[in-house]
This record gives sequence, C-alpha cells and structure tokens, in this order.
Amino acid sequence: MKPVYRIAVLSALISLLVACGEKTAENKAPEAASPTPTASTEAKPASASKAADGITVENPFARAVPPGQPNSASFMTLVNTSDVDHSVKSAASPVAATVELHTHTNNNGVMEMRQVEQIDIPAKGRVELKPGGLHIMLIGLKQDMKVGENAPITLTFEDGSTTMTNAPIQEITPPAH
Ligand SMILES: [Cu+2]
Repeated sequence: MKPVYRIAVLSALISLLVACGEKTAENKAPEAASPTPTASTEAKPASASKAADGITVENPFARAVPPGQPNSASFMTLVNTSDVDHSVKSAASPVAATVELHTHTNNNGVMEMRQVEQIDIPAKGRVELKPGGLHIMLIGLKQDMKVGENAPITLTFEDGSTTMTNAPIQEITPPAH
C-alpha cells in the first residue's frame, strides 16, 4: 500500500513541479511537513555553489629564502564575496614536503608560531595572511625559493573545493617587533 502511495505522490509532485512549484509543499505535507516551503528551494543554490567560487585570492606572495633553508611561508588576502561563511581547511604546494596553516601569537613579548585547524573567512569578509600573522607554512622545501619565481599554492576549503594561486617569491624583511 505504501509504495503505491509514494509513487502516486511522486508523480503528483513531478507534475505539480512543472505546473506550479508552490503546490508541492501541500502534497508533501502528509509525509514530511515543511513549515517554510521556500526554504528548501532557496537552500539548494547556496549549498550547490562551491566555496572556491565565493573566495577570491588577492596579492599572493611567498618569502624568498637563501638556498639550504628548510622552510618558507606564503601570504595572501582571502576575500569572501559570498553570503556564506567559508574556511580554508588545508593548503598544498609542490615546493614543500609539508604545508600547514599557521598563525603567530605574542606570548609575553615572544612571537610564537603555531598551527591552526582552519582559517575562517566570514561572509562578505576578508582575511589577510601576512608576515607576523596568519600564514601558509612551507615546510621541507624541495626547491630554492628565488625572487622572480612563483610558488604554486592550492587551498582546500571546507566543502573540498580548491583554488590554486601562483605566489610570486619576494624578499620579505622580518616584521618589526
Ligand atoms: Cu609558520
């Protein structure tokens, strides 16, 4: 009995969807009450759009280091043009064996670096990764970080979508303290 009922409802839904989207909510009511019929239809485009599509990378750069140095870092400004909060969950680069998301904290006047789980970029907001603050740590360099070359950086967001950016390698003086 129930399968037949479901099929009947389904076909009714399909025909109503084509004819008039609003009436589907009434038909659905016996099975799953939906208090706000428009909510489900509006939620779809938001969840369907990828985080990477809402994030723009501005002014990427990476720190040049003398040959033999094991580590470097990359910086950039992340701009969230979407209406949804997003976050960077991880980063990767062919120039380093390990890439981590880091921040600096001032611990009684001593700047300490530590790994963070993610970098949040609020809806319509922007986050600046910069020397002395948030950065993408390049650990175990596989190549020299020479001025004039680029370090490709791939960011992975909370939904698994990715953005690749080429960070020009620049001479960066340590931040004043
Ligand atoms: Cu670091």
